[in-house]
Amino acid sequence: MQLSDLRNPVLKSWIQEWVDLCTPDQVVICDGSQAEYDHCANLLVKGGTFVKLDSPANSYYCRSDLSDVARVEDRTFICSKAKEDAGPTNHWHDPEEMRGILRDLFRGCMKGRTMFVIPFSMGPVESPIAKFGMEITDSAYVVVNMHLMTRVSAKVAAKVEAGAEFVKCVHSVGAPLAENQADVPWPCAPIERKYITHFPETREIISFGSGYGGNALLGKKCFALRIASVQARDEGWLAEHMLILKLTSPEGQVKFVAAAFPSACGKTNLAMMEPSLPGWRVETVGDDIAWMKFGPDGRLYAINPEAGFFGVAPGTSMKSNPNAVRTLAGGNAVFTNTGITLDGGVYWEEMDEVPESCVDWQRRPWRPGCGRKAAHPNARFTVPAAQCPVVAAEWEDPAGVPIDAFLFGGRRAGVVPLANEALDWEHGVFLGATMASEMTAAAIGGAGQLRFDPFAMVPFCGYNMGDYFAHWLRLGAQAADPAKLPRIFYVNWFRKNAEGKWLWPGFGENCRVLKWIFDRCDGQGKAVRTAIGNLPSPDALDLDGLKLSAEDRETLLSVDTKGWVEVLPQIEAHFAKFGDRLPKVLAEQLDALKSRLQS
Ligand code: GTP
Ligand code: SPV
Ligand code: MN
Repeated sequence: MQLSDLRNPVLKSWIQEWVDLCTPDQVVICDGSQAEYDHCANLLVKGGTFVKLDSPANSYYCRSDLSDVARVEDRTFICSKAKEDAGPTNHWHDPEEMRGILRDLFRGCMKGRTMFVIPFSMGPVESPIAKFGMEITDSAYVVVNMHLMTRVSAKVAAKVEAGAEFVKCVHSVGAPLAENQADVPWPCAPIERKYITHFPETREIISFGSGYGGNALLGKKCFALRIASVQARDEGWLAEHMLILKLTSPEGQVKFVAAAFPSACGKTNLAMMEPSLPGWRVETVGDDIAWMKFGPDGRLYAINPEAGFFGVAPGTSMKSNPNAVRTLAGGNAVFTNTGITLDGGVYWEEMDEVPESCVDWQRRPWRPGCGRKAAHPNARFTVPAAQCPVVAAEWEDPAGVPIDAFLFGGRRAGVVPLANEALDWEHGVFLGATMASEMTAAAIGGAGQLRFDPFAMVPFCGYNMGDYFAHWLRLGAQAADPAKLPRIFYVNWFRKNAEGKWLWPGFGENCRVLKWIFDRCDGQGKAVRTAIGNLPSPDALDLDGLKLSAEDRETLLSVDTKGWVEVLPQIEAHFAKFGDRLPKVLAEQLDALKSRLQS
């Protein structure tokens, strides 16, 4: 389809405006076909961006520019009219001023390049929870990855043509080509010219200068979280940074669990884990984002708005995440910033088979023990979710799946116990609002530092986070039947001992905690009420067959009162940032925690 074939004046004039500003050599309206995917992949191979791999089948290897390796939170802006509506956790910029900056940056920015217009759906096209987007981009890499991560289709274009609402997404790598100028494998702009901007009031995203992940695949964090969180606030639903899993007990009972952990803190791993406990089964609905609405029966239903996984490669092995390895063995994947082996395969740290040598993500020769990593710590694979051997039968159900439990968590070397159940919804929101985690390589800057990351949404909430807390509280308060609300838990797989070793084996062993959560949702499973919440009673966790010293078990399952008392002033300072936008209920929760810790 061509621009001249479009009939919808809103759509047509929006695209035409950007064509006039960006002056691409040509415009292609995408249709989501295999031929289009292959064509773009071939273009990328010819241009030196992709290398076709020998294994897995139908897969490509890609290296980004050394400077363009992760989300750039410092260059990410929420351009609401009022600064207070972006809130203390976002970088705000005046929308009109930002449009001016962007107009200058985008002028002529697609010279020498093709403009692709990608019609995509977040969620199954027919789902009442799904939403549509159109992404304009000058990157064939983005087209290929959007094919894997979203539902790109002519059907969506037809619906938008017929007047369906859509989110306007515009992306450029920000590297125009002069006449006869040769392209580079990974065009992008320097950090100070990168702008990942969101206009929540008009539901628009404009991204300039980066080709990597969440900066460029605009359906993911920019739309499905930053813009969707605003839509969810306005329309009374939830757009969350959560995996969704289906948990089946040996008796065949099913519960659905959604879990919010910050970036690179274990969502993909938990979503497709292979339980170590006999008879238990985990199946995947989603590994990163959940959109949830209340159904007519008063339960909260979740869909995974994505169609693929954009997963952290390093650490993925048969030991840690066998189902991810099996998903990738199915082929049709893109690997970005891993190492590449001499026989046309990929390599990353902790992979099952270590090659004698490879070429690392920076094009340098690599050997085991050479002292450098073969893969960038934020190296990622892109692969269709449908290939996952444990994808749940319901994963594309347009109605979504009913959520029984929410898990919050993050990386905490100290203080935070293995598992904790909220006393009620309000206490659960308090647990979400006080989440903190040691930062990872998923964003540029700050790795290892502890930061508050409420609901794992700090980088992704498109509005004032104080209002976001209020939204969560409101949904709980307005629930037709509070007994049908998901139960809320806090987990921590990342506790360390004095030598810096993990106290908890994690991965498939996390099912022991899931089992306790399953039982608690059924009104069973034993717990002790403590100052911070309901912790598993000493004998409530099934630790059968696990080597865990009594001392470690005690550390994992008890309340470090001194540690919690020391955390209180930090929570106070964290809450103070929200000023009068902090819901009173949360200040009261903090006071209640204080007095419980002191009694
Ligand atoms: P994003 O895609 O950035 O949102 O990350 P994610 O939350 O999906 O994290 P992922 O599952 O990819 O895990 C990130 C890193 O944490 C990987 O290196 C994993 O090996 C490691 N990890 C995941 N689960 C566990 C666990 O239970 N214990 C330990 N020690 N490490 C884990
Ligand atoms: C994350 O950082 O949480 C991711 C990767 O899932 S990205 O798509 O780059 O945001
Ligand atoms: Mn994520």
